[in-house]
Amino acid sequence: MAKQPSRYISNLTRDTYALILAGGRGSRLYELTNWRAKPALYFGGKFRIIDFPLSNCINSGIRNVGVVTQYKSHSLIRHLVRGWGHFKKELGESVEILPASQRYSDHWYEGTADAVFQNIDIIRDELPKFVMILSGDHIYRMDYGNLIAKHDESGAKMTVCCMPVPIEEAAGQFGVMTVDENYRIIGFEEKPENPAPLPNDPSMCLASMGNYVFDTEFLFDQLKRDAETSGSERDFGKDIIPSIIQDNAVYAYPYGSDSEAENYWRDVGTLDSFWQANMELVSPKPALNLYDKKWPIWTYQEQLPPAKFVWEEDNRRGTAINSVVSGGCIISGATLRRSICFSNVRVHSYSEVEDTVLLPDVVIARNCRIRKAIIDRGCEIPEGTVIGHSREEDLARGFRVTDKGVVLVTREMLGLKVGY
Ligand code: ADQ
Ligand code: ADP
Repeated sequence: MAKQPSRYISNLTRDTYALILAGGRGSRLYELTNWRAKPALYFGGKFRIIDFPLSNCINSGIRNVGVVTQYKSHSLIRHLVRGWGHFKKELGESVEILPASQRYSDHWYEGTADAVFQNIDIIRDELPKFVMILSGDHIYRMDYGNLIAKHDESGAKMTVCCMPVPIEEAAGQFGVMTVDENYRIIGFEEKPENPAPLPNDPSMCLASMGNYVFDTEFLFDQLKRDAETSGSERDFGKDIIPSIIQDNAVYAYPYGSDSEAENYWRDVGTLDSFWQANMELVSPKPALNLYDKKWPIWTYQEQLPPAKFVWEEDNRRGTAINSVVSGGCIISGATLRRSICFSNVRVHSYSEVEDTVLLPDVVIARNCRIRKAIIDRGCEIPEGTVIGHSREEDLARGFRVTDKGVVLVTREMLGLKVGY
């Protein structure tokens, strides 16, 4: 039977511990994740991916957060310490880093469920009524308060965030569920080749976003049971969800059902989707509003001078049109169109940059022509370089070019020292 709605959502968010899973390998981003975990990847001119779920937590009133790290975690941990280390436990708030440290067993985190299992005692210390488990891999805005209120009202033991996705996009990529008329989950398959279609639209299916809310004790019981189940891969999607839906109230929560502002969710797990999601931000009216003062995205930022555009006396105009330019950049006598400059970028005279993402500290020397590229942090592009105009030439120089023609350039590919 449905419970009475809680009077204040803040009672629920205050009683929730959020755990952000930030430890997976992001293999389809190739060299962009050679040195950094996917959640540490830059996004949108001044942020990193992890800033989005963390900001969603803070903006939703969830003030106790653990970030589970594992692979290539150095730049992620550095960012968390610098940008998110100022929370004060004595004021009831904390952002804690939970690296794999073999406290419960003699192995690192196996699947996602094991990453939570190995932190049970840390979560228990916080005495939360609910545990929210979030993927650290996605760009989106979401008020988790509505989700937790629905979880509480429905009497669910677990609630899974979901959204409709075209069948061909979901096949092999997402967990896919079927639900009854009350959104109770009655079937769940992890990354099926043939996803079950929605009853009212056979071209779509209901995909899991990898975000879950659990009643705390129920979660702990399931994690312990799973840890003793031989053959389990210790994964929420593969093992936990399919094994509990029959005998327990597990509900789906459709993303965006309580707020029109929740209309944007992107998986930036490939070079093409990373480039595309950044390019959406330079369009005149992007779906993701980074300028909403009521839903700020927090991050670590250096103290930097303002961006500068220099129009040289001999009519070399430093201009940027439909572009996003961060602090510390100087665009002198060069033209930028539909591009993103992260902090401290320099673009020198006579260069033309189009449809390109320039990560921090990039230097583009004079007379370069660059289009449809992602230039990794600290790359120095020599004078006269042409990128994105000939696939053969880009490949011959050791750059990576995707099927859709996005060119990735890293310091290693330019023969510069790595570990910038
Ligand atoms: P995937 O994203 O493919 O599917 P996974 O690779 O397990 O699942 O990653 C989930 C999250 O956990 C990511 O943020 C990742 O960084 C992190 N992670 C993975 N292994 C980890 C480990 N050992 N330690 C710490 N963190 C780890 C999941 C669900 C699907 C759902 C999609 C939505 O399993 O059902 O559809 O998310 O993207
Ligand atoms: P280019 O020759 O490619 O145009 P420069 O390195 O000569 O590039 O810089 C061009 C202009 O950028 C300078 O004339 C100056 O106006 C501005 N600039 C460069 N560095 C600085 C700086 N540290 N502070 C302020 N402005 C700068």
